[in-house]
Amino acid sequence: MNPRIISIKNIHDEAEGDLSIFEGSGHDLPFAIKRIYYIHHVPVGTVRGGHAHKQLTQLLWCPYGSITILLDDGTDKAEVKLDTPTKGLIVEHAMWREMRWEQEGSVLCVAASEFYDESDYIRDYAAFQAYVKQQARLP
Ligand code: T46
Repeated sequence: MNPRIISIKNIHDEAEGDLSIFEGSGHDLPFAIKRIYYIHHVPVGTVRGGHAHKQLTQLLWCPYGSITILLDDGTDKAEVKLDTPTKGLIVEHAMWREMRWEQEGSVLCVAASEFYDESDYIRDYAAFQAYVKQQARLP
């Protein structure tokens, strides 16, 4: 598996610091952004996630700290460490994901292609494997 990592544009100023930016709708991301959320105040060592989505595509980035994203497409697995504010990871639908907090104060930000919809989640790993196999059989 080749995780889709993007380099977020960054404007650096020696005196004033950095400004990082991305745009949706085909500019920097291959989708329009319908929702932003962020996860914070998570104790170090916590693993969140443990689910996949049927439709949702998202960009994950970590503006502060260090968080490892574990990806599993039902066949292959990969790990991506988000530990710099300009590194983004696009997580497609039908991808099992877990997020491991590795540094105190780390923040995970997410830009999502869809509004929140609990029916889009697959929260059971066996159901995820069955879903991936079923999708592979579709014409
Ligand atoms: C994902 C990873 C990276 C809402 O009510 N609205 C929302 O937009 C979201 C994202 C969550 N929720 C509720 C659903 C649960 O009752 O917030 C609660 C915690 O959600 P969850 O346990 O799914 O959180 P994570 O950190 O395991 O997963 C989240 C996203 O849900 C998921 O789509 O890809 O971050």
